[in-house]
Amino acid sequence: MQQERYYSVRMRAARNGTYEGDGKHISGGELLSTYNNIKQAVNALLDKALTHSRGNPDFMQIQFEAITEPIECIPPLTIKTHEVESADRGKELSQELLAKAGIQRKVIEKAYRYLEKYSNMRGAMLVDIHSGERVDDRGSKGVRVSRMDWLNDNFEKWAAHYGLPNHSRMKEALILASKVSAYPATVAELCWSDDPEYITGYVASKEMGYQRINKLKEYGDEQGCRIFFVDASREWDRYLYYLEKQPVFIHWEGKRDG
Ligand code: PML
Ligand code: MG
Ligand code: MG
Ligand code: MG
Repeated sequence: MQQERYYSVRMRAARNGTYEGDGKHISGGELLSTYNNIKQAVNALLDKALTHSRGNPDFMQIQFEAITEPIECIPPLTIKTHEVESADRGKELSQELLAKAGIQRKVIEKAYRYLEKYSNMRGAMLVDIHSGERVDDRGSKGVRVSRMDWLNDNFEKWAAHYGLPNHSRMKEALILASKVSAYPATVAELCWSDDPEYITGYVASKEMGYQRINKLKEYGDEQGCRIFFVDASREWDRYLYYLEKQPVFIHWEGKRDG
């Protein structure tokens, strides 16, 4: 797979948006594509943004660029789904899982409070596991994890093996979570969608895997969340380079226990 040249294809769409990146965030997307598939990739991203339940965008940017660095291949996280009866219970469970991943309670609570302060995030907030402070300086832009994908054939084999639906939203989230958690500075991730019609989210870490929670907010709620709990002080630049620039393919080897 690495012999072929790949292109990173990215989309971002907003309402009342501009090139500077203001306005209401509607949708973003990341793909890796061969040259022959670029038209299909652009169309997939266009469709994603034009039909989003956060509203119709009036600004959209789709760009592609050739990848010159070698593409790293990493396995998908293991996956488990928890069914809870309410969003409140879902939030409690997310905090229990974060604590299990080694995050102190006071840091978790502090991170949850940032969600009120930054309600229109496009990317992720990075929170230091020692101080609980937000440590990226990107404001509502956040850190956008980019240059990653999972070839469909391999994803479909994986999904069929685990009896999971061929679900593009879960696929995209699992690609991101698998890439992010593979870097040792990431201790854990907490995420749920800003899509008012989608209430499933997850807590992820390398050891715990991708722990889906079927209710993390109420229907109609447009407040999303993507927080990386990090221990990155000594290698900040390398870590940001990895998240934003390192090209990664998720690849499942088909192991019985993986
Ligand atoms: C998003 O859509 O922005 C995040 C979705 C997270 C949960 C995906 C899933 O596992 O169903
Ligand atoms: Mg969106
Ligand atoms: Mg989204
Ligand atoms: Mg990409």
